Amino acid sequence: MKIAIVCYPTFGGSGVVATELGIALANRGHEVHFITYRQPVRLELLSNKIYFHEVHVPEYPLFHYQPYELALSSKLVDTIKLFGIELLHVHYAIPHAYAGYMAKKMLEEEGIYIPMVTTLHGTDITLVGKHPFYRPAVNFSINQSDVVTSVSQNLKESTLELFDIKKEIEVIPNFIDKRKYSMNFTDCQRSLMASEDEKIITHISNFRKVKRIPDVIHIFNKIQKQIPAKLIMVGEGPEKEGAERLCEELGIVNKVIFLGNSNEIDRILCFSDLFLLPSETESFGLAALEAMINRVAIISSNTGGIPEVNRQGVTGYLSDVGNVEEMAENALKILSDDRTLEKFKDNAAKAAMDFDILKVLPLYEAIYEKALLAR
Ligand code: GMT
Repeated sequence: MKIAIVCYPTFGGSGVVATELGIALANRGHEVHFITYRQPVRLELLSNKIYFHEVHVPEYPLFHYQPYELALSSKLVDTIKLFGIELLHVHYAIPHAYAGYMAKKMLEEEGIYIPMVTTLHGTDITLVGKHPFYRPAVNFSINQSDVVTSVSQNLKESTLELFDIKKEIEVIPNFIDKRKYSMNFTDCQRSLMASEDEKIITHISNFRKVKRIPDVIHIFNKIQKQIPAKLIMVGEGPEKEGAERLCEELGIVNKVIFLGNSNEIDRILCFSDLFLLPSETESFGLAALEAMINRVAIISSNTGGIPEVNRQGVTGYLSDVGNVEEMAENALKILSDDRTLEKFKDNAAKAAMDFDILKVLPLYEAIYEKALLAR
């Protein structure tokens, strides 16, 4: 199949999922064309089955806002025609489903029919998309998609609650490719980050408000009062500066390491003991799944789709959003005893295999077939 994938090329989960999916599809022999404004962060190796087409938006001083959707839909039309692409898969409804729909209509004028699959990722529904300024356009473009998927059952339910959706929404969970995470790699350099007796706690995100970064710091602060520990904060975003200040106020700067964005999170997760994800909302929590496959136990909030990934008392613990006290207590329950910690770590790695790419990829291939048949 020749498939065009539209996504955000940044460190956000939706871009990561779209990129990993495209790479996996190419490994299965499909021809995959990424169409976005920058080379996706995890698309390091181009192969003869993977293409990247950059969307350029010319700057014009008349415009207060440069029209990205227009440039994207024009690029889609040109690329689909040039390469004979058979199917369009857009990740994140805003504005990708909208631009995809416009491309589809323009192509129809020329007698070309291209089915569009839209994958909903979370913030395109629960945070941004439901805003009254966007809702009609998001609602319309979801309904105009040939197939709609969501990354969790919870996101499906939220979408049906928040929008007037006529289309069936198929749940295809996010996935993990164990083969990409060399869990036993020999150069796992724990000693660079902490001493032998310290436990390593990690948080990875885009440091947006929804991640409740101050909760991460407060949970860690409580933990480190009881046991020797280090916190590794990976990522960049608007809440980072405040987090650094909070660490200063709490007097724990020497115990918290801010690393910025990383393309090699397995090198950090391989020596992590516990992952903190106290988000306000999370449609899935891909970062937690990436931690789990690397044998890291999870302390999270019990919001959105997280309970579909992190299992209470098995892979970690879940608490109400903002219940920092309980999250710290549960973290200590896991960390204070090495045998308990090992059990949680093993469980996490085992549970992550439920999301193995080998199980999930055929689900996407099946919906592509379905979309093509709907022609
Ligand atoms: O979490 C973010 O801020 C990034 C966002 C995105 O759209 O890239 O992540 C969403 O999609 C991920 C991949 O499907 C999910 O794992 C995240 O849970 C989801 N984030 C939220 O729902 C807040």
